[in-house]
Amino acid sequence: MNKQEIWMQRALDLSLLGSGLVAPNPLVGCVIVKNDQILGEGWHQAYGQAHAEVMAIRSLANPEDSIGSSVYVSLEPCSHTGKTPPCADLLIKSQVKEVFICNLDPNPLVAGQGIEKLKAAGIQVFQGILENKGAEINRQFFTYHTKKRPYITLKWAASQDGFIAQEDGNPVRFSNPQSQALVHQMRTQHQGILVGAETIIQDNPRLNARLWPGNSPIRIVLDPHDRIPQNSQVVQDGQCTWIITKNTKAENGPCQWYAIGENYLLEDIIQLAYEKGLISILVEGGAKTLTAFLQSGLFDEVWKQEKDMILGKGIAEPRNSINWKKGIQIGEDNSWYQADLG
Ligand code: AOF
Ligand code: ZN
Repeated sequence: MNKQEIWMQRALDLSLLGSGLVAPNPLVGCVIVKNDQILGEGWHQAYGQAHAEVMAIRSLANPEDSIGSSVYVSLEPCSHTGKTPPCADLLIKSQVKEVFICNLDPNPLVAGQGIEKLKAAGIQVFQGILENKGAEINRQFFTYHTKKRPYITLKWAASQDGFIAQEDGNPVRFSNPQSQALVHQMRTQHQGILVGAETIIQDNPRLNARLWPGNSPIRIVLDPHDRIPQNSQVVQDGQCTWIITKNTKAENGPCQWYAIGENYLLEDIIQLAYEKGLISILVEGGAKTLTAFLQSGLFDEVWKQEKDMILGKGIAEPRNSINWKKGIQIGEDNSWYQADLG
């Protein structure tokens, strides 16, 4: 790595500290360097709060340290007034000498205008440092803005012989404490969590993030035939749930029933989530829902948690010609596999 890459790597590492806390905003980190020394650093810590550049400038021991400095920021500084004022203006006011940027901001409110502002003020701007790493870190944010849909992760748990539940649909405990924590971490890293009605009926899950610090996702339940019981935890626990039906429109506290019509398509559900501003959705089951996503091609990442056990019979996992990458051992009896999507 050259020096620019080392400072940018630091900005990317800092950005990850906002994981599970900033969506629908991107993960952003910022480092202020002078004479080959880091004088300030910061990251976007929570949705609605100060941006990375503001945190970095605030962290300087002496505010004048910004004058003539080199700023490394993992996303193009914003040029708009959103929940916070434009970062490009702050960098100009702080009289920085040059700004190194990892990725452009695809948000139409920014999209190149941050860079233009900096250049117009005589600041040198360099873009594309560790671009691929940044694109990976903010894959959800970039997918949302470029593909105009949420980023979709599919995840299921199965026995070694490929069953995800007992024959009668009753759940099987596949997780161990470590893999459960990992599931909850994944939940904090998605803005929505989606399941079919059958999962609610059989498991009555809470689908929140209890075992990892971070935001819980909005529960999205596909319930075209209005089958989920009113006393389900996702309806009763006071947290936000969207129930997607054909014809029922209703509201009960943080629970919202959406009617998408007789012609009930996954694409319409995804469009609704896009319009509501969700940048990512974790699809956690069951077999029918996961199969529908796999068949529609609507997914970006696929994970399987496999427990060292043979069930012999049960409800089969989604059958698709998936090429799994080598599994990672999680705890005593779980292996996690990610699909190789090329
Ligand atoms: C930056 N630095 O740390 C972040 C940026 O509503 P706001 O004011 O928080 O603005 C959110 C938008 O700002 C977000 O969609 C993205 O375009 C940009 N995020 N920009 O300069 C940051 N988080
Ligand atoms: Zn900003």
